[in-house]
Amino acid sequence: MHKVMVTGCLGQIGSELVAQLRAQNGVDSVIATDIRRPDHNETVESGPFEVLDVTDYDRMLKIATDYQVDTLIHLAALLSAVAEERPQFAWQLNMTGLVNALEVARELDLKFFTPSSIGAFGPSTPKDNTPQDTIQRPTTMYGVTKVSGELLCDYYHTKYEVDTRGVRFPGLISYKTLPGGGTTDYAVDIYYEALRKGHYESFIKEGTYMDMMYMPDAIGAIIKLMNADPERLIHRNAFNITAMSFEPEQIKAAIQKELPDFEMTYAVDPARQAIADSWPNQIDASCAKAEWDFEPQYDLEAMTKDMLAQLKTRI
Ligand code: VAH
Repeated sequence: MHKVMVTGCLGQIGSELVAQLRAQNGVDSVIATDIRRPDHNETVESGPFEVLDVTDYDRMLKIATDYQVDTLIHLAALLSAVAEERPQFAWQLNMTGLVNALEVARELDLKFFTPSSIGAFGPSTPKDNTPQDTIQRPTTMYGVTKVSGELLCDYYHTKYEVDTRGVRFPGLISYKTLPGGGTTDYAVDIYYEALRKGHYESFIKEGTYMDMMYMPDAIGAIIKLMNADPERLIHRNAFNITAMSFEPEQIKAAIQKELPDFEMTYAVDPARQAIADSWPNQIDASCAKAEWDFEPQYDLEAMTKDMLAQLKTRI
């Protein structure tokens, strides 16, 4: 990955991935793109940036050609909760954007990464220790686009030898850029509210386990997978990865170790609870560990300490 084009660079993953790649390989090694050019944004001002609507193939091809990139990391997509509110638009954006990105990668012989999600699983998937290869019948539009995306990325690898790689991300927790419209966002919001108000009202009910990961581990996983020896890869799209699985009472307890007066109540959102209920409790990441040495560094306690320390300097 010498010259990387990133779509959705202003999002929760994109903003941190661009920063990390620019720090590692130089600011001009990353062409950051997103649908709008915001005022006063570090990602936009720290290196090359282009406005790109990922449904515009010609524009995407021109940017990748003009900058002579060798890798395309496609992140632009709607997340689960927003996608369930606007399913037809979600299909159109997530799938048209992905097909365009894969076509650009095929046309220019680029290495390719796009994330899938634990949302690619559904109610009939084994919920505990969910295998790498198993039933995938998601009941959300987000999940339908993620399963379709996994199949499409494998197809482009098999049919056109495009070097496509992906991971099924768990819920991602970070302090630099807020997530937009996800089901696991409660596990981000809780840290902000704990510091601002000492109280959080959870929209996900007690006892709802979901896989989660701290953003530094997510960014490290993308870079590690993209640099992995292709000869070792048995799977490609997309690898189960996770760092922890917890339910709301457990993240509450972890926060209370740092902020003893923190309290949490519940106001369950039926729409996002239904999405969470359709997902696994905890997935098996053994293939990622075996094929490209995936190894997360943060557990719930370490993540909580760092999240609160970092947010204290921002709030
Ligand atoms: C979402 N944060 O909630 C995303 C992610 C596994 C969850 O895909 O939609």
